[in-house]
Amino acid sequence: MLKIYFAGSIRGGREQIDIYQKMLAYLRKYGQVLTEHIGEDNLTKRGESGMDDTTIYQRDIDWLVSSDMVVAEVSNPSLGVGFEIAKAIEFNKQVICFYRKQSDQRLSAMIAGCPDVKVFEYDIFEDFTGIIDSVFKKIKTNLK
Ligand code: 6K6
Repeated sequence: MLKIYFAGSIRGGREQIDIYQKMLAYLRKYGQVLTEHIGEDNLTKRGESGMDDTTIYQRDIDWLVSSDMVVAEVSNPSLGVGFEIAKAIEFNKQVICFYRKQSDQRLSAMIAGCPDVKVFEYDIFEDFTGIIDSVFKKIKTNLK
């Protein structure tokens, strides 16, 4: 089973949590999602998680190393998500990013201009599912 690392903003702001939850649910169709907590309602921007930052960092890096690919929702600027994308590239993982068109922020040039990540703009959730279906169809074909 493919291991998918889903990245989404936590301390960068939780405004997009509804879409993270829908994306996480959809990705389960294609593999094991290692980072289910991104969709947890009680994981707020400031709230305590019960884990110290060093432990969170090490656990997330271990998951990233063990993952087969990274799917990042990048509409909400987040230092952590940017850092994970850069690390994933260093670890030679396939990275695909989703940026919501109606987002009033412009995507960082360090992601938008990076040749090692694929950025998809989307408008509605169904755009995401269509793109994910075609990405996984390609992966399946390459594995055959
Ligand atoms: C609770 C309250 C605030 O923070 C927490 C617990 N923190 C985290 N738990 C799990 N993963 C985290 C946490 N903080 C950052 N990450 C990782 O970085 C996730 O995998 C996200 O993709 C990304 C979010 O980074 P920020 O900078 O938006 O927090």
